[in-house]
Amino acid sequence: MDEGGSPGTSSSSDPPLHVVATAGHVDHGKSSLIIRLTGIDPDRLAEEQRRGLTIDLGFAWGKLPSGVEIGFVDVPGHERFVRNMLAGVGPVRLVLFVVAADEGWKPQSEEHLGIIDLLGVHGAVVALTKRDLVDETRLEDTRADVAARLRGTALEAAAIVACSTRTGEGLDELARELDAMIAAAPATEEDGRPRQFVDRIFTIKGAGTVITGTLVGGRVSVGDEVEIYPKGGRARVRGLQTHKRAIQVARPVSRVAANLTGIDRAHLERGDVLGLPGDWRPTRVFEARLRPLRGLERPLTARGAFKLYAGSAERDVRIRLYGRSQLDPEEGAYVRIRLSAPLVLDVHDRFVIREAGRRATVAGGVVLDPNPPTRPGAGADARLAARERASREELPMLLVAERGAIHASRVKLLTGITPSDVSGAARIGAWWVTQELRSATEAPLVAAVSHFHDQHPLAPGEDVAVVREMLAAHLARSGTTPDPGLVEAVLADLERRGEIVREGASLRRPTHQVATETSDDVHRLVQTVAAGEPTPPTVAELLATGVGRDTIGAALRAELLVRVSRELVMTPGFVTRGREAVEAAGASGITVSAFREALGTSRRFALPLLEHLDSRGITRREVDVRVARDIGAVDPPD
Ligand SMILES: Nc1nc2c(ncn2[C@@H]2O[C@H](COP(=O)(O)OP(=O)(O)OP(=O)(O)O)[C@@H](O)[C@H]2O)c(=O)[nH]1
Ligand SMILES: [Mg+2]
Repeated sequence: MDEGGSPGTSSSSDPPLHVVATAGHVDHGKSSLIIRLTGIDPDRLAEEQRRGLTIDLGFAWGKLPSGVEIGFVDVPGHERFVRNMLAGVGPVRLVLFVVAADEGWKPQSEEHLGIIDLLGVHGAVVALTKRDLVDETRLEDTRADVAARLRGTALEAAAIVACSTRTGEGLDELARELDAMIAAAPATEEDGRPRQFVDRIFTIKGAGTVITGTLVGGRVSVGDEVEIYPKGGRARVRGLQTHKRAIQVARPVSRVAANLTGIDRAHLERGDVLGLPGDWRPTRVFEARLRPLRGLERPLTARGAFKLYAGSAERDVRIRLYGRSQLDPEEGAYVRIRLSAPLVLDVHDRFVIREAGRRATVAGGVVLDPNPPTRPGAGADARLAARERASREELPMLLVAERGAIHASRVKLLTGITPSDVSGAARIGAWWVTQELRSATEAPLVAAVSHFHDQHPLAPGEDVAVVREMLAAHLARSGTTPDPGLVEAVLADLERRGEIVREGASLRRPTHQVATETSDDVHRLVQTVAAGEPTPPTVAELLATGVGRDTIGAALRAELLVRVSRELVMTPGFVTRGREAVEAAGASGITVSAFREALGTSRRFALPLLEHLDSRGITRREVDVRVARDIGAVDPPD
């Protein structure tokens, strides 16, 4: 990569760039055509030059008559290198399909067409090459045959141009048709999440690691921190080039060479994705619509070893068909695909499946859910059908509906967009929650707190922990993961809206008030304790005689009793007698036994009461006596 060039200026007013991939049978003239169109030989390996054969992906670039700049990914036609071909066309949706006029339709014409048909295209042009080797009749025969074979495929509408790299015939027309193809293609998505599908990695002395690949989805700038998925290493973009020109901002869809610092070449491989940190969550399992390759001879079942190709990556996969044992030739099927290693996948990404044993392309499809539920569930068909029909803007709505509730940050991760509003859902704190789930959980929760008040009129409210548990159970029952953060958000929201009030560890309805004054139970309890003093019944003893915990709590809150220790409650009057006994002893203090005698009680009551007085700062301990604080701390005279 040339680091010496002047920093390029790239702004949004620059015309967009495009990437076109070649396809077609071996030796049909793909690379020769690229040379004639761009002046650049895409076969860069010595072995390729020697054998006159493309082995790995080649790259070239040039300007069309309109001034539009395109990068070419030139793929090998030989059947042994189909996996390289797949890495090249995986991220590209514009195709230059090549058939030699003299040889006509060949096995890899068919396989490449099948692959492109499965991946889908935004535009295509067909070149009938080697025009110079055939007469008019043969040319027209081939043209008719090719047109017939394209019928019913993604290339059906493609222009077919006869040309020759020997004589130059038809090359101008071919360039014009490429221009027309680009003009008719849908606008490039530029404000999504950028993904550079890595296809080549090398090191340059002084510059460090360089990766090249096709950039889609969004922009990458010099200075950006980036993440290499799926492994997750971070790096910084030191320099960017497109078509050997230094640029500040790389825009989709274009061929980009990124010079990275902070990452080792050994950490990178073809198939990786360069993206912005945190933008993606690589997945090991996804759901998709799978279609068989057109003209597949035997029906496809889930048995066998398969390889998946998506972007520039390859993975071993296992396939599970939903609701059927083999793929329907027309409709295909919804499937669950398990990957040998994680992969960055977006909703609506296309992929290709090959049978590992037979080395044949057999199927392909569209990713519908890159993060599916653990089990497909009874509603899988409806869920996936909705996703299949959805635009990107509709995905957040589907996601929230599927899960009941989801953290807003996950919506970006799983759909690529951050909606300000989700139809059918409410925002509760950092969560999106369906209106349905919201009412199904809130109303019973509020009712449960009210019910608690009815049952326990003397208690301040239900324990927060109990309410949390109840809410979590509600969520789980309705199929929503009871995330603690979600539970907290729902409670906070109810509190904010005045439906419940949180006091310490309990929750109450705002209208609830503990009815102490009117409670006969409380008065009876206080009388029992007072009657027992100076040796009052312990809490355990009170409970054993049928006094409710609520009643004790209410008496304590009303300050009709004082909690002296975990096991003891006393009347405020008795506690005051204790304080007075210490004060009466003056500055010399009082021993535990003297204190016990003064109150006419036993150590069992005297000691906790003294400790209680200490803890309140009323008395303090000095060796073996207690001293009243305000006696020991007499101000010195002026
Ligand atoms: N006569 C004639 N020969 C051509 C033409 N285009 C290509 N060839 C020859 O066909 C042979 C194969 O051309 P390539 O461009 O390497 O074919 P390819 O499709 O890139 O082959 P792979 O990359 O290996 O799949 C070469 O010997 C070319 O010189 C043409 O228009 N006329
Ligand atoms: Mg070639």
